[in-house]
Amino acid sequence: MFTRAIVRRPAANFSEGLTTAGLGAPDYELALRQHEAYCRALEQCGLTLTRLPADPECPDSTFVEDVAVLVGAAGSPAAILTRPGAVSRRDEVASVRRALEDFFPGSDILAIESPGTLDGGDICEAGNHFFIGISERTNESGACQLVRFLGTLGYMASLVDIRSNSERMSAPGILHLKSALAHIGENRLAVTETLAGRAEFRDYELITVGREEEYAANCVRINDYVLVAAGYPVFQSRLQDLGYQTISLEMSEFQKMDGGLSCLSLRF
Ligand code: CIR
Repeated sequence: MFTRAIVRRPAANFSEGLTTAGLGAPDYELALRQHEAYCRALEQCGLTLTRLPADPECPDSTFVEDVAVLVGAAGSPAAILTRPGAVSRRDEVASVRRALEDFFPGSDILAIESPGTLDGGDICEAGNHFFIGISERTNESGACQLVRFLGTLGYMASLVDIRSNSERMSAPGILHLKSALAHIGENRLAVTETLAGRAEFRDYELITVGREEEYAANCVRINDYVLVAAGYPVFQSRLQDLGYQTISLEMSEFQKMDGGLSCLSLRF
């Protein structure tokens, strides 16, 4: 059960963040409206929000998920600050640390250290197990540090190599593991066709997201709801057929900056 989330308003220079999407520049006013709708959806799921102010020094800072990994929504909570793989995102960590200190005692805040790099978007919690993507942003050192932290907290973890030069990738690369994977509870994973064959996921029921709807795989289960990106009707119907209550959200302006639903909040 989640009770809280941290979000950050997009800055006016949000369009200066990193992107490979090739979908054009985002419309700032529309991004603000989409962000507000996202915040209202989190509240509908029962979460109390900490809203951080926009930070124009860090144009990607609305994607708060990447700078911390929060564990233990069910008990003994801990926060692990990341060391983002993109150097331009490293300054995002300090202010998120300050926000987390209101909720996590200092001793429960750990940190990934050099030479490790790790983005929260590569970390998928699936019950008592964590999948950790090895990507262009998360390296082995960062992943191994996280595995050690999670081990001391009583969690298991496994690594999933999603680098585009990995011999196991059969399709163009994705930015983060959670661009293609989400745990939606009930031992189920929403997963793109590209990743669906991976042995790492064999103990889960897989809800495969078709090639035309791949962006929809980045959905977020929060308490009684699943947040889904608008515009992916096949996947949304599948979730509803399985009995999930869905909340559909327009994400076009964040998609232009390589962002998805999960990366806009830290939930705990
Ligand atoms: C970046 O490239 O770092 C940002 N423009 C997008 C980060 C999206 N984060 C995520 O999917 N977890």
